[in-house]
Amino acid sequence: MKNSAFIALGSNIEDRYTYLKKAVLELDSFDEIKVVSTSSIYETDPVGYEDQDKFLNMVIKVNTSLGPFELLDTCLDIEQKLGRKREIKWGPRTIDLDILLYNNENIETENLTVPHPRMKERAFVMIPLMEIRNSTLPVMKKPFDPLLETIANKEGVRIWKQKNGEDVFALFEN
Ligand code: A4P
Ligand code: MG
Repeated sequence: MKNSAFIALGSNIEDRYTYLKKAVLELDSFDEIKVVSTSSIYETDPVGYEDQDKFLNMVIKVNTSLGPFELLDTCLDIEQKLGRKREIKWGPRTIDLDILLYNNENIETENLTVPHPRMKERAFVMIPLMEIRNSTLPVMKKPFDPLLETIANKEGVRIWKQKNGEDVFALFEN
């Protein structure tokens, strides 16, 4: 599977944790997709439309033989299957699956924009993304990431379930 992609997951309708878990397992159940890394799960204050419940957010890395549009369709199918309804823009959702990055590609079409256009300003995306990106680098005494310094609302993003070790599914075992 020659391509790699980073996908952001978010849920703010109970049972949030189960929706995240099911989405990750559904993605991995495809022969064409392998989940290779998962961040911790974060609880985050809502951004954009603020009159809604707190989110659980995380980021995963997948290897895949699917092209970016096929990967998007797969994500939309899983959202559908997990009961996603689109009512309010940026409003409550059982599960949201956003493709953040696909290899080093820049894609700008009506249905798909990669890198995800709002990712860089969103602490609920960048903090978990940095966590898994950094875990693929040698351990440094002092992690240094200039981009993170510039992001607002970091205090609205708190660890909810810490990832320990390399097993990608350990987060979802009790
Ligand atoms: N689309 C285009 N590019 C992409 C991409 N890279 N990945 C299209 C996925 N989809 C992409 O998405 C609408 C359409 O975007 C899709 O059909 C696809 O063709 P959607 O999921 O229906 O709409 P949405 O999720 O409401 O919009 P979007 O743009 O994903 O919203 P955001 O920007 O992700 O904001 N606060 C916290 N704390 N945590 C959150 O997770 N999420 C949002 C949603 C707002 N506030 C939040 C959170
Ligand atoms: Mg979305």
